[in-house]
Amino acid sequence: MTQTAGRFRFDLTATDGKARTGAITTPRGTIRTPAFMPVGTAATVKGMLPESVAATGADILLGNTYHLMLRPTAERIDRLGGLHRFMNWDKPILTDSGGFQVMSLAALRKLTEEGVTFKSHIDGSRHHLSPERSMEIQRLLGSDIVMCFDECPALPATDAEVARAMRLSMRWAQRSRDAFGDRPGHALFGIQQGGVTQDLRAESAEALRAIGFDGYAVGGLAVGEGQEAMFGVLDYAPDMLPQDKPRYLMGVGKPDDIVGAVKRGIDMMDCVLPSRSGRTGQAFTRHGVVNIKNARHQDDPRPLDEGCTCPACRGYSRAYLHHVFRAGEMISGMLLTWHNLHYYQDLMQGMRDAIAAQRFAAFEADFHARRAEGDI
Ligand code: PRF
Ligand code: ZN
Repeated sequence: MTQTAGRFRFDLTATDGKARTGAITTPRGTIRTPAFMPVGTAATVKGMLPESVAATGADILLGNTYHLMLRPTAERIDRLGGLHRFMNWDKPILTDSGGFQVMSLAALRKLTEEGVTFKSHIDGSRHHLSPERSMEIQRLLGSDIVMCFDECPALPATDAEVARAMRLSMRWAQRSRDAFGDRPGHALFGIQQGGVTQDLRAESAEALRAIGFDGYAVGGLAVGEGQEAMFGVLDYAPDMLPQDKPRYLMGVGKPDDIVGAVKRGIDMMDCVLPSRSGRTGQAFTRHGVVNIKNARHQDDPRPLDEGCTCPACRGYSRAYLHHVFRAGEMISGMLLTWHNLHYYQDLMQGMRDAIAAQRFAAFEADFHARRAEGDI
């Protein structure tokens, strides 16, 4: 073992404008940035074997405290050797802290300074989450990148409401830091809140920097404000966070959101879109979205995307993909999810290469031009 083995670190290798490329090193492997993290909420990326997820080019997955604490429980996963062993994924895992999912999924939520009490969306049972309990659950899961426990208000909200939630989240960030302790090889990320209000974003960034984290997330976006307002915040928010630490935009997004976020200095993202859309018959391609359920595909011998090297495009026609979708066959969601995850990872690789070669602006222009061609 060398002296740096077992350490968590972030190295930038190139920048182009505000866009950055580099790598996060963890004991479980390297995460190339900008990185897209597929979502494995219930200890599975729905419809994909872990080795298939890795084959699309994913270096890291996202898991959820909220879902796993309810079922099968963090204590059971711990007894079974941790989340990596449980789901047969040995690369890094980032876990979200639970508060965001409580607010969007659970019933009868009661929020106090201490934490949040809620009823499970699965069976109505009562549960509690706090910064301390969230850190304990994420430790039991064996998460490599642990997220602070925060509160993310839905937008639109009043400035007073956004400020209250942000300040509570900053007190919870300090409690998360204290409860996390010193865990070599594991990282704790802070989460900036503050809605679409620049002063609140600045106050939040200052509070997080004073505490000190291994990485910093931009939270509280993609919650109903629209792309223009989100980009408006991303024009200044990443600059408020340390240059030498990874910046993670939570829960984003569509391909054009991702390109716009990377352009503004974001290093990591996650979204259910490629996997969820795969199951509902939507495929992302270089030329835009293909709705495979559309009757226009029923006699089409072409692949989804001529330029794609994924198994769905190498082995199957649009006519076949249309047929298995209409017939409700399981392979439909499997193939479309594989294609979509491959598309997202290709997009990230394209951006990493473009930033390294100082041609991000040309990459972005080409990305938008191809999607405008239409007729797919
Ligand atoms: N906080 C946490 N998880 C999140 C968000 C947040 O603000 C978002 C916002 N897009 C998605 N997931 N903890
Ligand atoms: Zn494909």
